Amino acid sequence: MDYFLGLDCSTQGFSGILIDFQEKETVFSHSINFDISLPQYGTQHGVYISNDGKVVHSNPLMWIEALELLFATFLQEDLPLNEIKLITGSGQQHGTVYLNKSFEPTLKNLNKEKTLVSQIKGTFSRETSPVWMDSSTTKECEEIRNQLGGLKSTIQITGSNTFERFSGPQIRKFYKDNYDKYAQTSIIHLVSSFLSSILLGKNSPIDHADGAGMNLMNIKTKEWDDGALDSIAPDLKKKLPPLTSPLSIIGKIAPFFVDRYGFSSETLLIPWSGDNPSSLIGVGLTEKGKAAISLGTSDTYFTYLKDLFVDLSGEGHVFGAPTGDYMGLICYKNGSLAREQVKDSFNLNWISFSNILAKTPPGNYGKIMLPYFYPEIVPLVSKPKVHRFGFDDKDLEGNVRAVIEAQFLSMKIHSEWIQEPPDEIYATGGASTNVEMLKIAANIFNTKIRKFEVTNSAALGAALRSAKSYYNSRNQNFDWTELVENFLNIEESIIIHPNKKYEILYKDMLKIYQKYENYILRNGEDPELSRQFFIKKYFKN
Ligand code: XUL
Repeated sequence: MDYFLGLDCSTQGFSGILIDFQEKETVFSHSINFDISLPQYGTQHGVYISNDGKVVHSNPLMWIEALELLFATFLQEDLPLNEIKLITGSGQQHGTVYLNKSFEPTLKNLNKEKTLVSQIKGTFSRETSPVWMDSSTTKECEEIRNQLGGLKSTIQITGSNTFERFSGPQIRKFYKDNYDKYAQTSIIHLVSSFLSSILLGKNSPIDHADGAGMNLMNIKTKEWDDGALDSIAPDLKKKLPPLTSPLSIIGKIAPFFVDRYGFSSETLLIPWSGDNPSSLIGVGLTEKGKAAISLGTSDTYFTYLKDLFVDLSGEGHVFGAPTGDYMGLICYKNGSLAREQVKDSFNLNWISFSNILAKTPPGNYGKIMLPYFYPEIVPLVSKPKVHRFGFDDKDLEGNVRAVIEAQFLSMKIHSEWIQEPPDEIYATGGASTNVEMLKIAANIFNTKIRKFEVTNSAALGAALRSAKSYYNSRNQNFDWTELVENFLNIEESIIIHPNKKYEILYKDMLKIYQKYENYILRNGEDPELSRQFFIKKYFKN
């Protein structure tokens, strides 16, 4: 039997999916929620947020303890761990972990009688890790961008503009603010390569897919870019692991896991990747013409790109894809936490929230929200503030519909650089189970949306990447599409079609929404008259 394990360390939890390749089925799937299962770390939604909302960190020890909890569950369930051929995982992107010189020796000498947490505890040169929600490096972004020759050149070199959450600006801030600790740092890992190192029992490389989210990798050559490294901090190259291609086998699982949990000592490993690149595989985006929306703590919109092609406007990113090609992506911070704020402020549950979406009309009587509950990435908003036009924060139905319409209107507007409009969009992530939300997305994008049974596409993607690499190494080359389709249960997926009746309404609303962004963020003209015209056209007959 060939089993493959896919893990995922996301913002709010840690998951694992075990697949049986011959039977083409998921044998076991389990998630651990950080706040609930590991309350001793005191996180909220998996993170620590500063009062001004800008500094957002998490705790790398908590991630390791979650891994131990997950493996303990595997033991309780009596899973065939010794038959797993290859393991990999994915992590929330961009987050950095700072380790001192005792990290690798500790990993090489792990004692099976002790927990991982107790042994790894003393190996950090920075106790907490800045994660993708952090937006405290505005100054560093500017410094790096200038050093790299401005916006266009930064994008052409690294695949993205400098972004506050990206690893490069974060490392620069650490170097500037905590020089001594920077000097004590022997290696800086991404969330992905940190956890990959734990399983490997020594420092793991970073894969090209996740490496692209650092502003440090040359997006064309897929090597560390010397100019970019110099713009961050001295001696940085010595503190980074090497880069490698996503499916390359990096070694076998460390003896600790063989002795403590019963994995086979022959279990192979490939580097962990970012959650979005892994989801690209988990939803089956291995060909052109389709896109995916992932509705989780972050909302992302992404597509597979056969060829490198960047967004010179600076809002989007190009990352590597596990296939060895590229992916285009935009990311929102106001994803599930913004939806939750609206839900909680009216004491709703998700069912009552959906019922309101079902009974309120497309266009929301012209009530428009710019939903910056948190600082936003796209468009760039540093100070959180929710703007409402035509209603206030007491209007229950108005707020519920407005936040969802705003999220998809913004996504439609800001994803247009990526490619021709897709002919189908795949939905994944926790909130993709909400059909009423997906109906709104289908109408705004004017595109059918396919919803799969599996919502944790990052973990599934990791299991599928494992299988692909394993069979490649044995010269059994499965086609990506064939491999993925076996596990996605396409026949059981649900398709949500756009209602053509609302095509023009949402085209009009998109223009007005764009004007509001312009009005609030770039001192553009007040679009109130257009909004009134919209209300008259659609709601006053
Ligand atoms: C993508 C991004 C987020 C994180 C969260 O660029 O920042 O989607 O990967 O999981």
